[in-house]
Amino acid sequence: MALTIGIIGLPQSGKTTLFNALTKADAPIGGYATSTVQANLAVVPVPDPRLQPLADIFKPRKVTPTTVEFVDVAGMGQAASAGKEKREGLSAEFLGHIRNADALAIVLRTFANENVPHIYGSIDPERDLDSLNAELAVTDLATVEKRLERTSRAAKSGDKKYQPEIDLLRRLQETLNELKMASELEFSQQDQAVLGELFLLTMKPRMYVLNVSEDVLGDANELLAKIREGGDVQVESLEGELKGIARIAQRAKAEGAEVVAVSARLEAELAELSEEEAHEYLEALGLPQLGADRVIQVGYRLLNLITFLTAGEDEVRAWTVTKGAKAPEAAGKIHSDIERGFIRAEVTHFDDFMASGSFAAASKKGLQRLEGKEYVIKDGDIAHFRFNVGK
Ligand SMILES: Nc1nc2c(ncn2[C@@H]2O[C@H](COP(=O)(O)OP(=O)(O)OP(=O)(O)O)[C@@H](O)[C@H]2O)c(=O)[nH]1
Ligand SMILES: [Mg+2]
Repeated sequence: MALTIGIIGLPQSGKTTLFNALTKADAPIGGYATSTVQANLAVVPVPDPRLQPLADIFKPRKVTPTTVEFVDVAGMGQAASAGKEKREGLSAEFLGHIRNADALAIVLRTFANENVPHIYGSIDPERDLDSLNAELAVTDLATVEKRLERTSRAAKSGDKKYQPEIDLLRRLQETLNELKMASELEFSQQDQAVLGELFLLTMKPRMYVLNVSEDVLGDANELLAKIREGGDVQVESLEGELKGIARIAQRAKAEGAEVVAVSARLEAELAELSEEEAHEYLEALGLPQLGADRVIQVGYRLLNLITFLTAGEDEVRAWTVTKGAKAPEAAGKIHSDIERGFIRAEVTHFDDFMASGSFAAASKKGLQRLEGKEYVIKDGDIAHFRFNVGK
């Protein structure tokens, strides 16, 4: 089962442009006439700086990164712009695409472009975020109320076992009614089962993708870093686009959400170039990395995933497991037989391997370990599994 990141945002905020940059695909963009109607879906390789150095050493026939899935849907905001009283939340079709997403990438526009009208007539990412949040909350509220109705009916039998669920649903109802995010609440272990069935949009881990003008990209990145590190930023004294960017960054910090600044249009242009050309271009702009790569890496982190590696002359490959997974489960990602017949894992961490230069050298230094069934895989472990099947 692929884990999916849903790209959402107001209409014409640059979602499809970003999607194209992430996936190097060619989904139609631009102008309401080509607004996304059907969802765009793509599996995207996760850039991992550990693969190339391993490939240089092993010279394998194949290098295989791990992947995540992105889905790009139509713009939200229709319900919100219909006026407060008439809010109905998201359409069933839209919801169908986004309900099963494991995390959200929320695109907020700060770029100015006279040819691209904003549905609210001006650039204000904080207002846009409030509007998106309201729409998500209203959608969740409908989900919660439907469930509350059902559970209340069942509880009429007098069975006390429904009470904790009803209490939870009422708490959610109250919060969502105030257009607050369900993720702000605290939940007990017992609540998790019901929450797992509700697929609430306002519970999903999220990142903010600020779609900024090309000419503020450098400043925006500096500002985000400063705010992330807790530096003193006088938001009110900032000019124009940077003010909105700083406000979102501060909110993200308060929420513990991730925030990335990109120019979707520039990224889409760079995606057309060869990797080498793109990196030369980035260097000329003084940017450390493709914004699209950052979005993918941060999205991957949001999903609570870690990467382990396998390395040999045949293939150097990155694999995904959930944080906390034990060695046999990791083995099962490669093949169910290896999980079934799991004996031991030979594990060398990437850093130790690179410091040693080979498995043999790492082993001599005692940096290669034999681990059993209870070993919890760490990000960057290079694993070789010993297994035995058929007996
Ligand atoms: N100047 C500038 N224009 C951009 C940028 N990103 C997107 N645009 C333009 O904005 C318009 C809308 O972009 P899309 O990617 O189609 O937006 P969307 O969010 O997918 O729109 P819907 O599918 O209608 O919700 C296009 O004309 C893009 O070229 C950017 O970073 N800078
Ligand atoms: Mg679109």
